Amino acid sequence: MTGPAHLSAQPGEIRTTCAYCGVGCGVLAKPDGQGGLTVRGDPDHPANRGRLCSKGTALGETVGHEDRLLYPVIDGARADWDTALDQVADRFRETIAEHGPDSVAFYVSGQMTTEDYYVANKLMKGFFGSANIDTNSRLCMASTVAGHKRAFGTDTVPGTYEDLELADLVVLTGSNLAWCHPVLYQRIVAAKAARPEMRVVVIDPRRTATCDIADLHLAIAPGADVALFNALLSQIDRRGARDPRFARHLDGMEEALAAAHAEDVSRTGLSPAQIAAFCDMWIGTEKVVTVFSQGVNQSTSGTDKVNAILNCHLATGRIGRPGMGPFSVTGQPNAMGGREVGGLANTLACHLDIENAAHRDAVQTFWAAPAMPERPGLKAVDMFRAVEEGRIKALWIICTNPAVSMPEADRVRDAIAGCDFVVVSDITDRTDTARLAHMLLPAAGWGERDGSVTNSDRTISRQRAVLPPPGDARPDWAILAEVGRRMGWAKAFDWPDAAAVFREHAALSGVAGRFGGDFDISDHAALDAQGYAALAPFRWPTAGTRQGGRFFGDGRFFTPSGRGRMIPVSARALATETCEARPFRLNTGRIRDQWHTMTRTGRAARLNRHMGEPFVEIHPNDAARLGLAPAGLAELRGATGCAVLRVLVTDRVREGEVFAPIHWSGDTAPTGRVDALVAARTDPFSGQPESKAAAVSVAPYAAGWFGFAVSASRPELDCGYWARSRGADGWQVEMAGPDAPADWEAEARRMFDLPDAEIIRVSDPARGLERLALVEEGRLRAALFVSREPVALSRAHLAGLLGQDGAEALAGRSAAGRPDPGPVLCACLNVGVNTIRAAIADGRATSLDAIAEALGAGSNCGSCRPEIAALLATAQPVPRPEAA
Ligand SMILES: Nc1nc2c(c(=O)[nH]1)N[C@H]1C(S)=C(S)[C@@H](COP(=O)(O)OP(=O)(O)OC[C@H]3O[C@@H](n4cnc5c(=O)[nH]c(N)nc54)[C@H](O)[C@@H]3O)O[C@H]1N2
Ligand SMILES: Nc1nc2c(c(=O)[nH]1)N[C@H]1C(S)=C(S)[C@@H](COP(=O)(O)OP(=O)(O)OC[C@H]3O[C@@H](n4cnc5c(=O)[nH]c(N)nc54)[C@H](O)[C@@H]3O)O[C@H]1N2
Ligand code: SF4
Ligand SMILES: [Mo]
Repeated sequence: MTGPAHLSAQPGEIRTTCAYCGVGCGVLAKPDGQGGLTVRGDPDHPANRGRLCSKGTALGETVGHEDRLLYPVIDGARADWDTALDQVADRFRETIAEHGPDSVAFYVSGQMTTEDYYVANKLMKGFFGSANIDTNSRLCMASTVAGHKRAFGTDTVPGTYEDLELADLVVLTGSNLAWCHPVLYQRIVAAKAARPEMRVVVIDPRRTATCDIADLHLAIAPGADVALFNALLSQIDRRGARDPRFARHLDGMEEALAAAHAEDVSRTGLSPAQIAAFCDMWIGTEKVVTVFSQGVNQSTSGTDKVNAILNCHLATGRIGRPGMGPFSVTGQPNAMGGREVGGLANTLACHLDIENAAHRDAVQTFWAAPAMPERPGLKAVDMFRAVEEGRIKALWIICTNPAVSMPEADRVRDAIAGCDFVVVSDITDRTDTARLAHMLLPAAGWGERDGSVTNSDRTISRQRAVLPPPGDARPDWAILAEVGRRMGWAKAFDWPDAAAVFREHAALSGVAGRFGGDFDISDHAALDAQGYAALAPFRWPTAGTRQGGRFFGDGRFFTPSGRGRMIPVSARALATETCEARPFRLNTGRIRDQWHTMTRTGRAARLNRHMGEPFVEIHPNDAARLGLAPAGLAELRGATGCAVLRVLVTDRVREGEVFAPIHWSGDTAPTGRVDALVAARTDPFSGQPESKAAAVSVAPYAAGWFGFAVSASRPELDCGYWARSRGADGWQVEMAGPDAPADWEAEARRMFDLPDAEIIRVSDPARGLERLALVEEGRLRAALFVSREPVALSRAHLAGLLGQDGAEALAGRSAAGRPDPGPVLCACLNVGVNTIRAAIADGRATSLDAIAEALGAGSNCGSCRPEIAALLATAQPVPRPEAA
């Protein structure tokens, strides 16, 4: 498809790509005339064919200007671009002159566009002459990058999304696909429905929503994937399932087999029968895809886990053919593009190697760069250690929030606070990292800037500007380029638009292609502005026999010998030992409706309804032993920090293991920052931290009071525990603290900033009950409910009272007398769990389709269908720490 005609599917609709996960769904977006967007799935995009998940569906509700950073800020004061950019250029120039190039660093993100990433990488590696640019992909995909390079010679994802549908067996290990890659999950669900003989295995210590479609769930011991895949490789050999024809294309088979045969399989924590069942399925099914994500990568044996998986596919020759292969599903929208531009501290550009002199020379010549680093730079954990030690004196953080997302987050926060000069580019100043910056630069966000992103199956798609950037905000690439020009490199950073950056990147990939690498899109190097505007999604490689398709089925690899490498690996213990002081294994991850630190998804009221608070999942036996009540609060302590989280008692986690999601921050729940608990232990090959296996203690949080509040404007909290979220017409807060304030009325006036409101109060001091309604002009502006136990009132009902007649709020009976829809399961159509339960209970709905028909729930994006199915199948408790 060419020409602008295809840009608009319908009048006013612009084709773009979702802001969130690595599925990379196509979106048709249209300004709604009120600052928002209407969005729908792009029926022509190969990743999603019209589908979107709950987060994609709510994109239009997250683009408003509230809380946006609108102009540059220097030391807390508004500044103009000229002053700010000159200062950035001066500080980096002076620091490099005085302390050398390795005294500065960039910490960037897989949510930047390829164009942003390209400019950042060129500026640091080619012109500052340092490789101190690393990215949050270090916390995300680094182990896969290292594992791919060891086995294939390059960081190449062999397969395509179609393989997930063509497979007869899909193994998901360390992946909660139902919540984290919902559209891919829906594609598998649809394929399984069409071909019921297709089977799914989930390998995960927790029973996740993804297990809903699993024929087999293996609740593996944390960290033990190497042992399991070694057990499989050993069986592949013993049962004669190796592919002798493909073996000609491989090195290292014997060593890898020897290591596999020697493996201690008991480390998996699985029974011999479970392992045998898994091996039977895997070995007995030629078309098998093994999908892996953070349960594999975020580990001190992450790289070995990746190679343990690749070994099995290589030994059987099940790679790069339809319906088979190992498949790393990437997290961020441009995790893959970042790898293509070489945005990691140990990569160069276009999958070239920083330590290879010929590669370095070629890139240096192409860039006409004054200096090139010969060694890798600091990887994320080491980078922030260097910041802590004062070795990094100027730091620019772009599009990521390390004060929340890095392990040992409190320590990282303090390190950033102590750095001589910190620049943060973000779309909002309400992040824990932005609070620490000397200079804030306003970035144009998703929907406001042009660029391209690469999804998990190598498909490059355009993100397009649909709305004008607010205030003075500019695209990240343009900010970086301006700094490059002001530092004296006018020609090297002189691009009129994102299209010109893309052309240069594509041309460089042609230089890289001459070295025989995998990534070469140089046929796009002559794309003009119009061609870029109209660029339709395309998958690389774009030429040759593999065009648009798969890698390695033909036995050609990118190693010096041209053969694939099997790597001998052996399971190792987790880096952080549990001990008497910290006896629980803390696993961390994501929830369905929030994206990372919630700076965008947290703005959409409907995405806050599914799970509105930081929580910890704990097994019923552990909860009983520790005296933890459901919906109470627990205090978790790790070696480097602590957290207070709502208790969710569930047998989805095993005894001795707890799980907490990563999304809360200083702005939404300051004691909910779980990375404060995680030790910064890293994989020896990839430098990726072990974010999934911390050691913690768990104890009841001694709350003297619990509170719940609704407020029309954002409340400012100051108590032991609080979690604040946006509702449809205002804000909701969960609160608790050891000692109740002496004067609740004064506290409420301060909290809600309503000094002159009329207060209607009902209190029962003997029972610790307080109800306060703050009313202005007869209308309810805020209400606060306090009790000694977790507040048991319908949140949805109370939130609905804002703006209504003030007095009604205090009548407990009105809250009790109405059906409470409960936490929202279907975010798209706003259907609560109680509503669904009622329909099941009264026999109106007996199947997923009947529920979709009767209530609409599950009929749009389908992300909630596993949870509805669970309600149908069992009387399981609701997946939310709901105090009501
Ligand atoms: N809703 C939502 N979707 C997202 C994101 C988001 O923030 N929210 N973020 C995106 C990003 S950047 C990423 S990287 C992806 C992550 O996507 P996933 O990797 O699927 O998500 P996680 O929840 O981090 O972890 C996956 C699972 O690994 C399991 N696990 C923990 N330890 C082990 C282990 O030792 N072995 C095995 N086999 N499993 C283990 C956990 O229990 C968890 O269920 O999601 C992307 N999609
Ligand atoms: N314990 C634990 N820790 C983890 C993980 C885990 O599973 N467990 N997962 C890790 C993984 S896989 C990841 S990917 C990271 C994610 O962690 P982060 O990258 O720190 O999280 P985000 O909230 O996505 O941060 C993105 C920031 O960029 C801003 N932003 C959005 N759009 C733009 C833009 O266009 N330009 C600019 N300049 N800024 C923008 C947002 O407002 C936000 O502040 O967390 C990691 N940390
Ligand atoms: S699956 Fe959801 S979050 Fe991921 S790209 Fe598609 S719509 Fe966006
Ligand atoms: Mo990620």
